[in-house]
Amino acid sequence: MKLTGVELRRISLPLVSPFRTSFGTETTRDALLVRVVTTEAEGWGECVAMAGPLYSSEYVDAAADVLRRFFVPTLAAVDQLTAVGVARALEKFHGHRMAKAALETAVLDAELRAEGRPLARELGAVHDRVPCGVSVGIMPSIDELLEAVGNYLDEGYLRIKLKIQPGWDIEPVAAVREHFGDVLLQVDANTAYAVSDARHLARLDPYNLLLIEQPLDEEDILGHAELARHLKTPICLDESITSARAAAAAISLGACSIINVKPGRVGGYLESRRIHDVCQAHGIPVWCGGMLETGLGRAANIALAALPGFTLPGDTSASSRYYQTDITTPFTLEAGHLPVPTTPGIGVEPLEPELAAVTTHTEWLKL
Ligand code: OSB
Ligand code: MG
Repeated sequence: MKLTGVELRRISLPLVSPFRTSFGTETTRDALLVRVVTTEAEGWGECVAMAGPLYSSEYVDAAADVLRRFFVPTLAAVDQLTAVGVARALEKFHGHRMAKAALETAVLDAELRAEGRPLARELGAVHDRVPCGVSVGIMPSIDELLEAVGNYLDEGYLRIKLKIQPGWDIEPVAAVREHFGDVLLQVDANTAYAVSDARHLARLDPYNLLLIEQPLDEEDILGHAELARHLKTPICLDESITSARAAAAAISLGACSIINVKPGRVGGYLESRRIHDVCQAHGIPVWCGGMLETGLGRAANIALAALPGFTLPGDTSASSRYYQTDITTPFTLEAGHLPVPTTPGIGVEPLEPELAAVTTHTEWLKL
């Protein structure tokens, strides 16, 4: 397989409701799609970098730039291109994992389409549907939070994740527990706390949370290990886990007992599978995170979430939780689950009119 063309496409989709976290409020999803054309087939990848460097150091304009200047020209020079070869070819470039992931996913999609193989089978999926949770942003009031959570539970979501930050933590958790009983509940701090908040965070212990996600800075592995000694709530890492090696180190140091796997954050689906394997070997449960993906990224995430070590419901919500109109056939919840795509590659393609309607810029890269 050889790369013959690459399209970078910028899209802008309004979110059905603002999504507020400790690092900011999103009202639209400005994303980058990568389409590769090869001698064998075409493939798509969605870059999960956000508009600003607030979740991590990556942001969407930087992803487009590094793809255009460095990654695509390097891959264009590879004669026998395979998905496995993408990470090897790009290894010399530091960081920019979300950009690498998008390109590797597009090549993987093309390769699997050419061979007629679905991504889920390729990765080692063992389920044909996956249980879904929903990530609920910080709300203006407890009443609005309870209404939102109630609606999601009515829709069938099997697990609720509340975004927290100092000043919005114990009270929303207590209110959701009181109103909705023993629903599966967890929280995500997106690095908003310090180790010195240990006694405060221990006040979450009585609420039987599944986990607390990324309470401390992404680089503070030892801080998480220290915090874990003060909390009954299991610590799950998101931002800190950038590779299988980082996962192995965090587990060995006692920094987490659960891991959120996001393919974009770790450089792609192949590295995600390695993290899954490391975690399985250590008895560490994993679940599939999300980055407000369109149906393109969602399809691939659902394939990953069907691996045997993904034993907790993911942030793999239905299309309608994010978008009025998705760019693929929408994923709809059935009894709290989403179906694992079964057709070759990532198993979905953008719908032409829907894609055109949200496209803000298209760029063909000269190879
Ligand atoms: O930390 O998991 C996170 C969204 C954007 C950036 C970071 C995170 C999130 C979410 C939403 O929690 C997950 C989703 O529903 O896609
Ligand atoms: Mg998170």
